[in-house]
Amino acid sequence: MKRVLTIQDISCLGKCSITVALPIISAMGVETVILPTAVLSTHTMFKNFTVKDLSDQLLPITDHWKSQNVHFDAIYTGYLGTAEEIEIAKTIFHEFGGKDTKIYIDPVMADNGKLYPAFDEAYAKLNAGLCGEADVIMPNITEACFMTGTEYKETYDEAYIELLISRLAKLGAKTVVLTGVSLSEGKTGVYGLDTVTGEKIIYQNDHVDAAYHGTGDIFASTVVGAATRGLSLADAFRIAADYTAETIRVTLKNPAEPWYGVDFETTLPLLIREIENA
Ligand code: PXL
Repeated sequence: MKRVLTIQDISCLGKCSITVALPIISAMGVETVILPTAVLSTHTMFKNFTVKDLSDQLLPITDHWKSQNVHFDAIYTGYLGTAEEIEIAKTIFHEFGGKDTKIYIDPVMADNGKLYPAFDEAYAKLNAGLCGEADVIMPNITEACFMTGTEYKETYDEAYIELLISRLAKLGAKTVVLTGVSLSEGKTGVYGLDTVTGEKIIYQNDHVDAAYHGTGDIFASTVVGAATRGLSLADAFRIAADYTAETIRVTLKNPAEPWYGVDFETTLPLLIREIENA
């Protein structure tokens, strides 16, 4: 069985980061090892959340794994809380990296033109440095702007997306994929480039008009699970986009109106079927 290490926080309530990465990647038939960077009562969109930083635990934990000769087929980082944790993630990449370990980075820190409350521009630049170490990065447009010093635009054309892609490619990752890219009215999806082969990864599906927390983590986890199973990145991104969109659609129909995350548990069987048939 393939094995993924994911490094991100545990938001105890809120369906994001590890509480979606672990069930989704595991359900895809890939062992999922977790390295929690912090424990929060909820994600940071709630008021008055509690945080316990676990930075001082990370290297002792990975040193123990090293002594057990553990191999990871992939390392996937999501929300990292501090500059120190970005440095620690880099150390872990160097300790466990190699040609048989793919590194996936979702540089979670911003959306809709704004950084999340915990972050500043200096943090964005450090995240840009971390992205240089990756095989695959998958920022949204806002994160790409902060990492490349590009003006954020709500309405844009394909030339703007191409500009962002070329600036992201200069950070050094092998494959750069922008998420949340709309190439025409009513559509949304991904726009990426394999900088080694020059191949583009473009996929658009119907935009579902709703914003829920944690959907970016569901998307990235699905990409990592599918690609680690051996699917091409183009297939992994297509499956992740479809799964995320379908999950939002199903969640919208839930009369309970969940307000802190989507019902990915309801749609997991669809994802498993899709993966088994791929
Ligand atoms: O879904 C991204 C995410 C993960 N973890 C924490 C967050 C967020 C987004 O705000 O606050 C703690």
